[in-house]
Amino acid sequence: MAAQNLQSVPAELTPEEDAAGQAHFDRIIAEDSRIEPRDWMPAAYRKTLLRQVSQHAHSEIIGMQPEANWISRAPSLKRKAILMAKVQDEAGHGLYLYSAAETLGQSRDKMMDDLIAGKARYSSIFNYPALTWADMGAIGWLVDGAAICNQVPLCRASYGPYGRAMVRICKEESFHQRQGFEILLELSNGTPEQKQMAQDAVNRWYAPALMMFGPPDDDSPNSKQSMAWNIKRFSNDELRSRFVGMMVEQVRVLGLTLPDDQIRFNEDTRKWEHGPLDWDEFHEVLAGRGPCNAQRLERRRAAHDDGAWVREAAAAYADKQRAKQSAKQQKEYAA
Ligand code: BYC
Repeated sequence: MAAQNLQSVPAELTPEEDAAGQAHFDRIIAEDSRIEPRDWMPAAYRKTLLRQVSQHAHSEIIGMQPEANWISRAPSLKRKAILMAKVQDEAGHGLYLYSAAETLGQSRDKMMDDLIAGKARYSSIFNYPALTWADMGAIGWLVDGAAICNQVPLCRASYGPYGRAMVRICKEESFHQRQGFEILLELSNGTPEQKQMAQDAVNRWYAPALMMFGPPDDDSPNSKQSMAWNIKRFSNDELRSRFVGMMVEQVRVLGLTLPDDQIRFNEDTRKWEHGPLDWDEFHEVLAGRGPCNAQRLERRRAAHDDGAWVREAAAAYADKQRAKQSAKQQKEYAA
């Protein structure tokens, strides 16, 4: 399957063919239509998409860890089943996204090698620890909430396979956010200790969730071009501001508070504003020095090594099937 996807790697083209390809690409972008894997695309467009889509896939896969750690400690059978389903969904999201990235000409093995070698990025948020059961609520509500806010516009991304993968992912993320909200609501309406545990989790996850949207616009080298190519539809700060507005409403229903006394709606700009974020911390996390970076990568490497026999068995089975198929075809030709 990977080999089939890799057919989209461009062959050498003449300057005339390149010019025609560029004109076609420009028209598609101007019409706000879709680029598909076999269409001509500028090398920089391919590169930026491969960067974003592969980082997104890695985030889904690494993002399974903080919640997977809590499956066995979830407080009831029902909670275990819900959490397990959610973590499996994240694995599925990773797989759709690796498939979308493969259509840009990169093999899944290479992407995985880059991740476990520590060369590839994944979302900063997954380098924070999940300390209590309430963190499962805060991750669902804030982290999946931020993910939805960021990803709904990506359903209209100009690259077809990415946009289509996002449609399905967003549907599942909505369920994830609701289950997180519901965990927090139940804790908030529980004993004073449970309510405090919920508040503490919201306090710890709020700022890292806001940083998921990426650096401020004036420090975001990729945004302008990605928006011109209709990959990103809104800037990092625009989406962050929308997210704050959504959370302000929902936190009231939860009976909790956001740990930010500078949140306000600016009537002039018609945008939500929030207090300062610690961007030094963000850059430390991106540089691999967050609280859980080493642990997350170590776990991913171990899982990759433990899964080697599954990959070998799957490859051996595929080889056998191919051999069977070609023997059958030869028989048919001979007959
Ligand atoms: N973390 O120019 P910028 C989930 C990097 S998983 C780490 O603004 P761009 C879930 C950025 O890559 C959902 N790195 O970049 C799963 C760039 O570095 P490089 C994850 C970050 O791409 C399990 C540099 O900073 N969502 O929902 O225009 C359980 C400059 O940034 C981050 C996605 O992946 C960050 N937070 O915009 C629960 C969404 N932010 O590559 C939940 C898809 C920035 O130049 N991605 N960087 O070395 C995007 O929408 C965009 O890539 C971003 C960044 C908004 C994240």
